[in-house]
Amino acid sequence: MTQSFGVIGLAVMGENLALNVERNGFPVAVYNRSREKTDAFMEHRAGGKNVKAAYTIKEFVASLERPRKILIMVKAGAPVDAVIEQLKPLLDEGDIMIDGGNSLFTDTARRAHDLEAAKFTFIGMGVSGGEEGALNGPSLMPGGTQSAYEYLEPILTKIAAQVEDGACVTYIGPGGAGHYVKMVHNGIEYGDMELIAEAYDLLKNVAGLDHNELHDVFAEWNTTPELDSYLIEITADIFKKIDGDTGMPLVELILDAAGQKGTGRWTVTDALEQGVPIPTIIAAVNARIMSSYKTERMDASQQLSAPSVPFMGDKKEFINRVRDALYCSKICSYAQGMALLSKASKTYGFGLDLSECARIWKGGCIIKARFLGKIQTAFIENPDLPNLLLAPEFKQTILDRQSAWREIVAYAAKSGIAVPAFSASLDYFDSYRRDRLPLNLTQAQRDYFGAHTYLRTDKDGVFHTEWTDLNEESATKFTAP
Ligand code: NBP
Repeated sequence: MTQSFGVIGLAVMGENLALNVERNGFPVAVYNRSREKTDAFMEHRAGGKNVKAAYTIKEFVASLERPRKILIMVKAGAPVDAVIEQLKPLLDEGDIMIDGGNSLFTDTARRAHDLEAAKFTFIGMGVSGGEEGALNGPSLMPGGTQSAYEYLEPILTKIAAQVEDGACVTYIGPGGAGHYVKMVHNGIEYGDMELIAEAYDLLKNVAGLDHNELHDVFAEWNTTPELDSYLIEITADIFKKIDGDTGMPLVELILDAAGQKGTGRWTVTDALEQGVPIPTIIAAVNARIMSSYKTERMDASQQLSAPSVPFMGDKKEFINRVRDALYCSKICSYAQGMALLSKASKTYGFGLDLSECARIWKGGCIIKARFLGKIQTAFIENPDLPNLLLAPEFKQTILDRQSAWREIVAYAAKSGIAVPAFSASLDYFDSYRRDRLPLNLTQAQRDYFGAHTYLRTDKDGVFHTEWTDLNEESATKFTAP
């Protein structure tokens, strides 16, 4: 008996994906570098299931039906290359290698290029939804060799999360497209998480909500079409968890220094390379970096203070304004992420369908949310939409709610509560909507100190001025357009 699908790497993600594939009717072969993990898996979670263990790569490859479909689920980076090198001599033309880890998209592009040149087929697939998603239905973002996707589609559409308009998987595009979209998904996830953290800070430290109230507010928000989402849902749950030892809400005992594995930073780096502004996501990455300066912040808190502004307002009204500020900021954050995908699609030739990207994020992944349906619709109605802020629905929402948003950001500034992602989002909105920014002065400065030249609003051509020469006639030089 040959197996339909192979999984290499039996840490949490590989195990869960293998079980998901098997549960959906496809016999699975598994292999892990260290034998103990394979033995433990076979003895416990895979016991009695149609899973075949292999103890050498050769035995693993031989156990698979052709074309072989092999999911590599090992630590991103050099281990992926090591596994590919072990597989290459054993595979036949048309066999498919899939890297399902969080690989850097440029690594995936390189692997796809090299493997396709050597007549192999390769898929770089973003997998979102953590271990739970991997087991019960993740959001899958496969890119790479398009002909290979056709062989994988019957399996991937079964194991992915299901939403009302299909499975949360689609062919994303060539080369590193799948891992690029996953990377931006993670950048957006950073933005969402920071915005929620800032809402929590305001509700707790300005309006004085306790954990039961915080739970109720987030649970209520989770019933609304704009905020109903996995991250709001788990936030409501988190406020209910009480520490058994101290009787305190567990979240208050957790050290306020957030970790990161790199995908947020990669998103920021590529956005800077591409010249796409993503200030909310940058603020979210910076917030995690700042949080890691715990000892220094503890010391600074003894020396630096802000004015204390007692909360005099109506609690219910304040909560509603924080909700509006959160939603407007979230729209801006997604506008940035989608604009980055749009630019990357052109730069790297991915041919992305942005409505499909929004659709496959509606289930299975960490950013899954009802709101993504509105983004999907916006890009179906206008695939060339330059920015989500210009989609009729989002435009109207922000126009209706911006006064609450502005009040919250101003209130936070007056109270000394940092809201870097709320305010970066508002700055994004206010920069994007203005026909004239003060960067004319920046251009003048650049020309003054570096002769970088400038364009004018009233005449064609390129100009340079000797700014200290007061003779107007000779001071400005014009170059033909
Ligand atoms: P890890 O990222 O912890 O990797 C552990 C696996 O890699 C083990 O099977 C290990 O084998 C194998 N491995 C290593 Br390390 N070096 C190897 C090498 N040189 N050759 C062969 N195998 C090697 O596993 P994970 O948390 O399951 O994640 C797998 C991938 O999925 C990663 O890229 C991760 O970023 C991504 N991802 C994770 C999540 C999540 O929620 N955890 C979500 C989405 C994506 P060993 O047992 O012999 O050491």
